[in-house]
Amino acid sequence: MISLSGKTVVVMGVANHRSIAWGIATSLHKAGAKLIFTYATERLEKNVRDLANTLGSEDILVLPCDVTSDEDIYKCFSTIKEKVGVIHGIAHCIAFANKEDLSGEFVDTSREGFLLSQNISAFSLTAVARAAKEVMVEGGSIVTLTYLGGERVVRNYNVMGVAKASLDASVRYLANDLGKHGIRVNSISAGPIRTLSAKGVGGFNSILNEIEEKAPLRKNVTQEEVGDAALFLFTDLSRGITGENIHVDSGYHILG
Ligand code: 0WD
Repeated sequence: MISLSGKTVVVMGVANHRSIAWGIATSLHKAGAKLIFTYATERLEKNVRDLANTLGSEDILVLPCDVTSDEDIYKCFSTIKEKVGVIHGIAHCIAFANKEDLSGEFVDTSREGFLLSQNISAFSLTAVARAAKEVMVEGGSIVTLTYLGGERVVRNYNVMGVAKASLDASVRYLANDLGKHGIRVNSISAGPIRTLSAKGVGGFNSILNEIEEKAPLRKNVTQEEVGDAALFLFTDLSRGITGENIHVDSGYHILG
């Protein structure tokens, strides 16, 4: 039986019940982990609090953390340190790009759109890891979510593909820096899942159809499947793994 009893994990990036972050939270909760949630804007606070309440534990911390703000990140992790003391994991499930940069040609990306997606979708992992390491004093695991569009060209993914490539490289550099503190850093490359963010990617339905037709497992993946792979990365079963990217995509990435 996989257990995370006695471990505390911060889940960042729940927007609603379809969020991959919520799939991860559900798997971690079933394994007995204590959870802390962060949300980006006040608009999402109620959603996240309502979802956290469905887990049936009374003392779940729900904190604001807009990752574009160093002050927010600092305040968030100071509050965690004060109220909880030690944490053992971070699930970083955060990305953003302007809708107009997720269709057409990558060559037309604006400087502003490029920097925005890099800031929220890639740099945020480093900013969060730096703050988190101060409270991960017993070691632990950081898991982020990436996509195949960072490894190869996926139509319309454009600026987000370049942000994911940057995120993927960040995973390797962070793994190298934080390993000496007993902190592992890995990513999961999820297959396409219908979420709020996915709606922004042009032609998303055709990507889902292609997976059903061609992926080795002939089906799309679910939040639960990604959640269970993340659970593995948060447990000691994965204690020898860092700087790695695990594809949870029905095997689609092996196709040429
Ligand atoms: O097909 C998919 N859905 C895939 C998603 C395939 C492979 C990877 N991913 C990745 C995404 O790129 C992202 O990194 O999974 C991660 C989670 O995305 P999701 O579950 O697909 O989407 P969603 O439920 O929309 O959650 C993303 C959240 C934001 O939601 P909204 O919808 O409000 O943009 O990222 C968070 C926010 O909660 N977020 C921020 N968090 C803190 N500060 C910020 C911010 N500035 N901006 C967005």
